[in-house]
Amino acid sequence: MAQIISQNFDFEKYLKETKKVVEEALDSSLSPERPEILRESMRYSLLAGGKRIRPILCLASCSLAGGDPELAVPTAVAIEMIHTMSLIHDDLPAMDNDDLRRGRPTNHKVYGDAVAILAGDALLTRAFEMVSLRSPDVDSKRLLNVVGELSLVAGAPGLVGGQVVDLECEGKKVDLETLEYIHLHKTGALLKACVRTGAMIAGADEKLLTALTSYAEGIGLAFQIIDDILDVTASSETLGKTAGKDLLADKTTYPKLLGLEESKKRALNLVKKAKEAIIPWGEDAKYLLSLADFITNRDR
Ligand code: GRG
Repeated sequence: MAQIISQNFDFEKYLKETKKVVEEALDSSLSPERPEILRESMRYSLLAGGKRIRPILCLASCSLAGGDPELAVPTAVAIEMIHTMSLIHDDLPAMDNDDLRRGRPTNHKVYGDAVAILAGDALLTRAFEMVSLRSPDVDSKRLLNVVGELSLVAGAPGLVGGQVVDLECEGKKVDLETLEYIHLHKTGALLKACVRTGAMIAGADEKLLTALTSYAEGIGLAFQIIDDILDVTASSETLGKTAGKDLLADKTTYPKLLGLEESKKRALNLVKKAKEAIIPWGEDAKYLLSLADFITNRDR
C-alpha cells in the first residue's frame, strides 16, 4: 500500500520545489550579521548545499498534520542550522578532524578553528531565534513546544550526548546496543525532531505525534545505517565528504558489526516499519512515505 501511495505523485518534483523553498529561506535567514568574517563563515557552511532532508521532513510532516507548510519554514530553517552547526563542530580537529564537507574544505580549514566554533555557536543560537522571534502567525504555545523539543534534541539528551559517547568509543570494541545508542542520539534525535516539530506547528494531537515518532525512529536509524554503508561503498567525490573515514578512525559501524548485506536488510526493514506507522494517514502521508524510501535509496 505504501508503495502505491508513494508512486501516486511526482516525488522528484516535490523534492525539487521544496528544496528551492528551503534554500531561499536559508539564504535570507542570515542577515544582518556582524562582523563580516562571522557572516561569511556562517553562510559558507549553511549555504553549501546538502540534501536538506531535515527541513524537507519538517515541512512534509506539517503537511501530513493538515498544516500550512509555509508556517513551518522558520522551524525547518532552524533545524538545518542546528544540523549545519553540528557538522562544523564535528569536523573540528578536536572531534573528527575532517578536511572535506559538502564538497568543499571544512569551515575551520577556511576560517580557522576559533571562527568555525563561533560560527557554529551563532547558528545554534540563531536557530532558537528563528523559532521564537521569526515565526509570525504561529500560536506561541506551539512555538514554545517546538523550542522545548529542539533544546532537548540539540543538548545532552540528544546530539551532544551521542557525540560524547561516539568519541569515547573510538578505537574500542563496541556492541550493537552502544552503536544504536550513539546513532539514535547523534543522528536519530534531530530527524525525530524534524517530523515532530513540523506536526506540532500544525497542532497535531498525541495520536499523530506518537505515530510520527515511530516513523522517525525507524527512518533515523535507517538513515545512519545507510550513512555507514555509503562510507564504505561510495567515493569522497560523490559523498562530498571523506569516504572511508569510519575505518580510518577505527569506528564501529553497522557494516563492521553485521556485514554490508545484513546492514542493508536491517535498514530496509526499519523503513518498512516506519512507513507502516503512518499508513493510516493515507494520501496525506505520501510525502513522508516517499521520503522514507529516498533515505534508503540515496547514493550520497
Ligand atoms: C547540536 C549543540 C550541538 C552540538 C553538536 C558535534 C556534535 C554536537 C554532534 C555531531 C552530530 C553529527 C555530525 C552527526 C552525524 C549526522 C549525519 C548522518 C550527518 C550527515 O547528514 P546528511 O547526509 O548531510 O543529511 P547533508 O550534507 O546532506 O546535510
